[in-house]
Amino acid sequence: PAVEFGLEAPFSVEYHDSVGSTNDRARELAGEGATDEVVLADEQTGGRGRLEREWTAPPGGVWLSVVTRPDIAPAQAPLYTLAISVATARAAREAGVDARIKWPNDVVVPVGDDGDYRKLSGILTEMEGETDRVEWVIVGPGINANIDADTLPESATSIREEAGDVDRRRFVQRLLESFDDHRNDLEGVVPAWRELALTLGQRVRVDRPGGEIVGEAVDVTESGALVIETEDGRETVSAGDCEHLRPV
Ligand code: BT5
Repeated sequence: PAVEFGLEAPFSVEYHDSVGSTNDRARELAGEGATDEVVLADEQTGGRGRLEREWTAPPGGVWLSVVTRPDIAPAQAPLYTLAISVATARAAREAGVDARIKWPNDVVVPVGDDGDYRKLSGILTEMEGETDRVEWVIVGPGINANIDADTLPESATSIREEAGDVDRRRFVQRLLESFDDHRNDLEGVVPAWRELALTLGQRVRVDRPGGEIVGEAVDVTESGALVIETEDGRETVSAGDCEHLRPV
């Protein structure tokens, strides 16, 4: 059973104590024509990552999905992923966490100086539409908020672990306000993203269907693809093609 969350944000929020996946519920709402609606849950029993991977989502987290119907081409949808990752990282930083962004879709906390990190948040973006215009875009960030890190996968961390528990209502409000600002200023998203990026300047290995690429991550394009300087010149990888990225 869903209840209104009663948040003063530019979105209406449907709250669930427990749900399969907030992205799945958001897809139902999108199919019914919803826009600017958020599905938020304390716990997910069937949380989804990218590429059919599982997402662990015990009680105490911030698991949410935002349904939007923007006037953009599908090629611009990755900017929505960058926008929600900037909003997530900013909200986490306000909660006292040293949050940075790992391309394409993770908010992480650096460990040491050699590029190592723990994952605080992942984002699942889904969309539907024609070649020239999207019908809807759903951005679904999952944030390990008030959760003991030892109940999470080994490489994960939580806000509780890094900085102590956060007021989740306030956190969600800040996150959604910040996302709203960025989606209304898509040209400003990449510059804001660069400031928080952990990946830029790193030597990385990207696994993708066409084979791996190794080199220095030097920039993101205006549509959010990663530019890598390899021994044979520059290569560009889109988020959709990235199976794994790791510092090497
Ligand atoms: C992601 O996938 O990072 C996207 C995760 C999106 C989750 C949110 S929660 C709200 C919304 N509703 C959903 O059903 N999903 C979204 P990917 O890049 O494929 O990373 C998945 C990998 O992260 C897994 O294979 C694990 O290794 C690891 N992982 C799983 N749960 C985690 C957690 N809670 N914290 C950190 N890492 C986790």
